[in-house]
Amino acid sequence: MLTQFEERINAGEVIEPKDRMPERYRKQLIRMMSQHAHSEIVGMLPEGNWITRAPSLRRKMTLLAKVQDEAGHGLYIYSSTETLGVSRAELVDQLLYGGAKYSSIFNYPTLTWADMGVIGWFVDGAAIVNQTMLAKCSYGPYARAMIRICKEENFHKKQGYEIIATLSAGTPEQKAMAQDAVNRWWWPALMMFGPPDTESPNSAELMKWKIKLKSNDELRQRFVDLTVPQAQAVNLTLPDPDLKFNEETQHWEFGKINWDEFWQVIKGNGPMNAERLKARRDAHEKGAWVRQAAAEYARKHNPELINS
Ligand code: FAQ
Repeated sequence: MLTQFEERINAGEVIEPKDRMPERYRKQLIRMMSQHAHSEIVGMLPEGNWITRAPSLRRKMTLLAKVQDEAGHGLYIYSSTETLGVSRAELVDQLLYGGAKYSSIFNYPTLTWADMGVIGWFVDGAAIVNQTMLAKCSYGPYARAMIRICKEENFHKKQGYEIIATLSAGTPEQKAMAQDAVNRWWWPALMMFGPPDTESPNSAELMKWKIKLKSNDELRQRFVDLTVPQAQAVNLTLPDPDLKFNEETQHWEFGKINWDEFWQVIKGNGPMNAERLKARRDAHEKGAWVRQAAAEYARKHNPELINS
């Protein structure tokens, strides 16, 4: 027999923080939402690396604004996770010292300016495909955060694609730089959607509760279908000799993903895992005085806002 909670989920009702919910639902949301928030924060590092080296003032301003938006996304998602009874400090601690996961994609290095274009195009593009579905998920605070985030990610994707279109139409060296970035980021972008459905331990439960509305493989396929024509439009080649359009299914078929690489990266053995975590730990530790000063200021001027 269905529980009252399952009936609400099946009827498409939105669950709010003070509603009754099974402990597993709460735990799964904390796991997934906190990983997502961590990804937004760690995700600032690969692009932050290029702010001082952007090729013009316009590009610098846009990149700066984009990286700042990612910080905002992290904060919205940490705040929505806090509605489930866990504090942001605890979650940040899990990222910095507790081995919490964040997206595999941010463990690859950003070697050239073209990487800024490809990150906007592929990484924000993949995030939009994934998050447009999450914007309809059963947990209200997460779904609402996703609506705003997706709007901002659309700008990010456009700025990235415009960088790539410009480079691709530029000198032969610029075009080669764009192609090289596409070659390096394509497969890691496909891995962002998670393991194949047959090896995804969380999917069944998440789909039952309408946290996930589409599976990892369905979303990955949608991303490929959307991105192949975009690559063709800017005269770049996706690094997959097996890519071909299937007239019957109306989908682009693609080659085998290197899942060993994926599992290695999420276990902490990717090219940049150690450096990313060190950068976050250093920033957190060096920023301790700012948190302390802000807390002191608040204690003095807004004591009612301070719990302790
Ligand atoms: N990386 O059972 P499943 C962005 C883990 S935001 C690392 O399939 P699930 C914006 C998974 O956690 C990008 N770990 O898991 C931006 C699980 O481990 P656990 C982040 C991964 O939850 C742009 C295990 O593997 N977006 O890019 C990955 O059902 C530019 C088994 O996997 C989100 O987080 C991975 N790629 O599905 C920022 C969206 N895939 O916890 C800056 C929300 C899987 O059991 C610059 N999250 N794992 O130990 C989701 O949609 C889902 O959590 C999935 C994974 C689809 C990521």
